[in-house]
Amino acid sequence: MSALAARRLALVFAAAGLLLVGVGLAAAAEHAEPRHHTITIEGNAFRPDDLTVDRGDTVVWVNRDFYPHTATDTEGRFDSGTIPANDSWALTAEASGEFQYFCTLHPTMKATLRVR
Ligand SMILES: [Cu+2]
Repeated sequence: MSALAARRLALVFAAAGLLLVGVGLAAAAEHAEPRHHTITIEGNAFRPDDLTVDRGDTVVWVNRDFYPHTATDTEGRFDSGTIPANDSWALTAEASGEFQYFCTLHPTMKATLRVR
């Protein structure tokens, strides 16, 4: 490789590096630090029963009852499946929207998750 070609290649790599840094900064500005939120399932209820999170945040459902529950979106966009007693299930909020969810084992258990 000639010296000129090597210099051009170095410039290309430098430009790509700057681009990556730029993309990284943009992503950081949009969402500095994803947070974790806990929803406790206890006494056949989701607490809180209305929670707002940001995209990228993680939501953890913790089952404090002595029997299983589920956290199932009414439109099928997420479904924990069975969460055994004293177990938990985590979801990373990837899409914005309002999610009405319930427990398929106890359909009167209803709650809302809002992702902004
Ligand atoms: Cu249940």
